[in-house]
Amino acid sequence: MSQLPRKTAVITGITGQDGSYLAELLLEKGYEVHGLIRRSSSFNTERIDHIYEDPQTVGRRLKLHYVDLSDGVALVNLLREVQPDEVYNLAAQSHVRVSFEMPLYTGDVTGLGSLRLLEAIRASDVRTKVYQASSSEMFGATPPPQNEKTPFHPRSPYGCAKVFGYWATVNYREAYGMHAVNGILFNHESPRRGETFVTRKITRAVARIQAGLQDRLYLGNLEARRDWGYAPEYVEAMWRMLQTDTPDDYVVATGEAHTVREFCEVAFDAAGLDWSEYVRYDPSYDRPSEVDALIGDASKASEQLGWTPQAKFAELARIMVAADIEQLENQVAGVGVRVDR
Ligand code: NAP
Ligand code: G4F
Repeated sequence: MSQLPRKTAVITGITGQDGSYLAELLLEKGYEVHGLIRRSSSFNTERIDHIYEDPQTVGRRLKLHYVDLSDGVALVNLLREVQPDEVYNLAAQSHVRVSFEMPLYTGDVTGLGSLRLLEAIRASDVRTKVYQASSSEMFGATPPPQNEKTPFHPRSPYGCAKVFGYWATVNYREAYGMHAVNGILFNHESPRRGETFVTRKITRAVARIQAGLQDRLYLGNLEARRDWGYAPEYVEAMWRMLQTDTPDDYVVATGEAHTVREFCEVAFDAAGLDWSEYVRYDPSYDRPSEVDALIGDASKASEQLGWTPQAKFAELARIMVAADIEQLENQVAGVGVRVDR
């Protein structure tokens, strides 16, 4: 029986939450995976340490390259060398609050970075499919439910940058016939979520409060509503988007929204704690302009990609609390961090 040739994928942002889950998924599917990492003075590969292979490993299928999204020439050189079948653009300055403090940097990396990558694909003359990590933040002030036809009204420099990346992707599809797709993903979380996003900030605090290491949790707007899903399921949707014959854009969401306050209730309750005894308001976490409510309608992804969410709100919060409690116990015991984080 003849074997299909091995597929090759490039992932920008492989060290992030989604990049690490996507790398696992593609390796499981037999891909050769090239991850782009940026230079840091300290280790920034914790989320992929468990799948890392030394350069000396015979037949290794995960290869890392130093390429920053601000460096268009490095992108061209990398694409020429690797000749990927699929490119997943997940790299970004992805924190909305931070984007108000670093608007130009966010515009450069999160917005222009997407265009740099698309142009690098064109300049290197590589025939590849490309996935752009678009965001529900693009809908911003437009009331829910939001789907692929909902107008954008971004409320942050991050949202504006993502709108630029979205339209650059559509434009390269229309202008050059590139197989370029936008995944418009609503918030998705996991034990690997960055520690300064609200869900992880809460679940880490729950673990520390339960262990007697912290006595207060300071948060901003508790009334914001988000459609929170489980990240490992969302990277499956990204992959499915690149397996279609015709490029298109898809919303990925659970269709269910809850407030930050509700997340606090469920997360503290999972550890037998009453959230109202510990959570306090700090206005410094408020944003100059807020996105009040995001609720996605993912029926197109369900009908055309066969993708449906499984883990919902309460289960997600419990998964994250359990993982943070386990991680803290391991740290206290000197065992170190779980390898599958
Ligand atoms: P994340 O955990 O913040 O990961 C971002 C990744 O981008 C990290 O690997 C980071 O590297 C890398 N990066 C940042 N600046 C870079 C630069 N200048 N050059 C190269 N790499 C750079 O984000 P995520 O949650 O996995 O999200 C993945 C993508 O989906 C992002 O584009 C995000 O904006 C978008 N998105 C996320 C969600 C969500 O709810 N998670 C929803 C919609 C869209 P370091 O590890 O070195 O920092
Ligand atoms: O967890 P967040 O910081 O996520 P946000 O702003 O919704 O953005 C995330 O999801 C987007 C998809 O919609 C992604 F594109 C983006 O990259 C990122 O992954 O904040 C969620 C809500 C906000 O309304 C915020 O005001 O929680 C509120 N919040 C209240 N207190 C807080 C805090 N957010 C953070 N980060 N920290 C707080 O102390």
